[in-house]
Amino acid sequence: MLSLPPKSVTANNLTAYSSTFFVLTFSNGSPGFLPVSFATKIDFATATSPNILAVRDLDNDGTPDMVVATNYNDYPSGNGFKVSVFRNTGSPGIINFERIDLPLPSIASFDIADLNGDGKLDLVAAIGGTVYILKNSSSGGAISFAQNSLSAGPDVRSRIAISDVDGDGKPDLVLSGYGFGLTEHPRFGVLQNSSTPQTISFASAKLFGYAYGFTFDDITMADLDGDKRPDYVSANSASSTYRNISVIGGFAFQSQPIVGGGS
Ligand SMILES: [Ca+2]
Ligand SMILES: [Ca+2]
Ligand SMILES: [Ca+2]
Repeated sequence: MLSLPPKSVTANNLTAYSSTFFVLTFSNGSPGFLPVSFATKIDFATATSPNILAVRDLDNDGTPDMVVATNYNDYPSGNGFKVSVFRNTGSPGIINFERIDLPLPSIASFDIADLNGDGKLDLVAAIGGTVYILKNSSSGGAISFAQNSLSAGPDVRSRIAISDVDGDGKPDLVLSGYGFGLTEHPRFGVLQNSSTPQTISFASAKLFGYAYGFTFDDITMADLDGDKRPDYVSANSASSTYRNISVIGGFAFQSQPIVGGGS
């Protein structure tokens, strides 16, 4: 069984997401996957110690591309701290990719979504207090991005998730933090998408949550209670899940987490 991200539909520069995941079931009968179900593995060179991966169709040619990031400092080779796009150049029966390194520094996290509703998937990367916005400008089989950045707070050791938190059709940025300032408790921030089809932009972060002295580690947004609003889910050693009670144009989360964390 393969689970893919929620399906989305974009029209008039607005995007709607399914509230459940798209699931493929292996249909080759019993007994399912066996070693002979796969051909010999094929390796593609990345920067040293890749640790973040996403697979999406970035150039809209119908075949999935890969984004691979490493935040490993491979000193002195200089082969660490890279974010690379692997453009799918395969054909039926042949798997192949062309690697393109993006001009980004070390990042903590990235996510992919169509932020301005132009039908092209954009990329957002984050580290520290900086969020890098990469607007997809690909055309004609070449993958390219126009890059800018925004400050999301003084101390955002960021995990990032893109999700339409308020249901207005524009996917918003959700960032985890380890305190949005020296006197703040660890929180997560939600940045309202104010993009136009031409320009990607976000309002400043609105802060929620409280991690009881622990950082929020990896995060995701998923509609856990079936009310069509994606809820905030994180893994850490204290508290982890906050129920989304937003309305269009107004972000809100229940003040108490609904799932306790580990220890
Ligand atoms: Ca776009
Ligand atoms: Ca939104
Ligand atoms: Ca929900």
